[in-house]
Amino acid sequence: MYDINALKELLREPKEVMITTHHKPDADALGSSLGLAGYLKKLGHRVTVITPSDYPSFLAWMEGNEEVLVYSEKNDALVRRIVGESQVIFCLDFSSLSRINEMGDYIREAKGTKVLIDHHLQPEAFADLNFSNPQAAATAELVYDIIKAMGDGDKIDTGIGECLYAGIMTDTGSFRHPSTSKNVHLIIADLLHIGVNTSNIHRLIYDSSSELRLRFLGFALKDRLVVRHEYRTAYIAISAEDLKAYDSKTGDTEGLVNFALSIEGIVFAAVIIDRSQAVKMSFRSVGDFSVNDFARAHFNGGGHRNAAGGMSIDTLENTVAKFESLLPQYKDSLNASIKK
Ligand SMILES: [Mn+2]
Repeated sequence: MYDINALKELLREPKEVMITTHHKPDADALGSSLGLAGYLKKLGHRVTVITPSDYPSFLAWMEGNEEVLVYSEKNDALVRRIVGESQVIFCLDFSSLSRINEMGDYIREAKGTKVLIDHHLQPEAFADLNFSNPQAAATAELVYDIIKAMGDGDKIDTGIGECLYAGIMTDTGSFRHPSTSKNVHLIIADLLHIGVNTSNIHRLIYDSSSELRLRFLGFALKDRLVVRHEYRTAYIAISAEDLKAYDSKTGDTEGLVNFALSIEGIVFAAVIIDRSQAVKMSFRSVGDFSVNDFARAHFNGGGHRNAAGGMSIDTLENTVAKFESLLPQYKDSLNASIKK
């Protein structure tokens, strides 16, 4: 399945390595990147982790966080230079270079060997070495499996293990989603064995809301939730003014879509947010209804069958109207999609 020998060969001598991940990194994006970085440093490589944007402060506890370079217009020249000089470029937890903004073009043109490690559907063919597996629950699961396959399981210490645990825990919805395989549980058993404090990581990520964030959640559920039972669909549309009124920070809207999906009988949920430059959308489903197909067909996005993202450059009102207008044509498949 994977060409692990080619990766071994590539990493035989210490090299200049960079790791990047998707825009607005979540726990899997950052955790898999920092977990891999910790491992590669142990092999003697010089590693730089660059994120295309900032990420939530509830991820800042991860080992190696202080060395992450966050791309901005101000450090554009520096990032360009690092991309250009890197001998190996790891791309983690995204399947298309369009997900990493300006950096996508720099990487496309870069001469370093590109390695993709990802679990999204339909990966773009830009990498020299491809470790793409849509069956995997998380990119962090793939990183763990790759380190093991390299024969280096003993190099996974608690610092690396905590990063990987965070990615797997969040991408499986705390081990609820159907992607939570036997392999996932075996990995977690091993991480517990080496001393990863799993309940502490859960607390750091999920029990770190500001008071305002919780009040924003209450507002969104009370005043912005729309339920269309005939289409087994629920969505929440948030305006730029709403975000401002609650001083919303990066990561504050994460998980909102799951509340919409938790309503009995609902199989399709969306959160639609006016982020000023664009309207960003987050889709979730249960059962066979593919939000990957839906997002690709209508909202310039994609992802997984049951979790995907999308965007629109139209206004929030028009985007919501378009979303609503699409539902009738999916009525049959939505009603056939079973909560497994
Ligand atoms: Mn992921």
